[in-house]
Amino acid sequence: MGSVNSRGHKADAQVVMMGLDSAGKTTLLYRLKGHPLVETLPTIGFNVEPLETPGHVSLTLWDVGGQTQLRATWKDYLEGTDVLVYVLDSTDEARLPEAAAELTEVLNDPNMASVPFLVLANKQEAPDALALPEIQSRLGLEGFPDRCWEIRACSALTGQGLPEALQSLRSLLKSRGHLCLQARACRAESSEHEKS
Ligand code: G3D
Repeated sequence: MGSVNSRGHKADAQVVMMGLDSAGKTTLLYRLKGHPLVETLPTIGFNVEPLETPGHVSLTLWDVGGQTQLRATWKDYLEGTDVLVYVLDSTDEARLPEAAAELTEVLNDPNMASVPFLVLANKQEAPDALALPEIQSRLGLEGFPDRCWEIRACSALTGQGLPEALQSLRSLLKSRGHLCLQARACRAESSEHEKS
């Protein structure tokens, strides 16, 4: 992946956003960029977008799962990833095992060794959304003890949880490149945020 984003800025960081189709990645992207909500179309392949946070962040969106022919392509783009953002549809209990398996597959890619990751449990405003602790345990996140990761509840529809998600993204970007000895500290900090 090149390090110049679509506005010609030199990107300081490469963030890859992945998740099953319909998890809400495109809606989240528009929200994070402060755009009005638009009707989204299925993402074929990937989008690259600059994200206006302090520093220039290049954000690449990928759908994972059910697209075996595309998977060979997206793997080529994982090199140089600073942080992975993995988006989940918290209301889609039926596809949670598939989402968990895809996350594990992505994290096991050699290009993703020691890359910090942020899980966004999206659609939390929906009455049938699974609670965060349940999602965390079903994803098997405790199986990545030597990585820096955080999990946040959010809603791309209402904007709930997005400032906290950006805060997590910034702290994970700071941790990149370290052999994440502070992984536990990250999670402790994250659970403190949840309590406050
Ligand atoms: P994708 O880019 O991951 O494929 P999209 O997902 O952003 O295209 O979103 C898929 C559907 O989920 C869209 O609905 C979108 O409006 C909805 N969605 C996204 N975020 C949220 C959220 O936080 N809460 C709820 N309730 N819905 C959300 P449609 O109906 O257009 O398919």
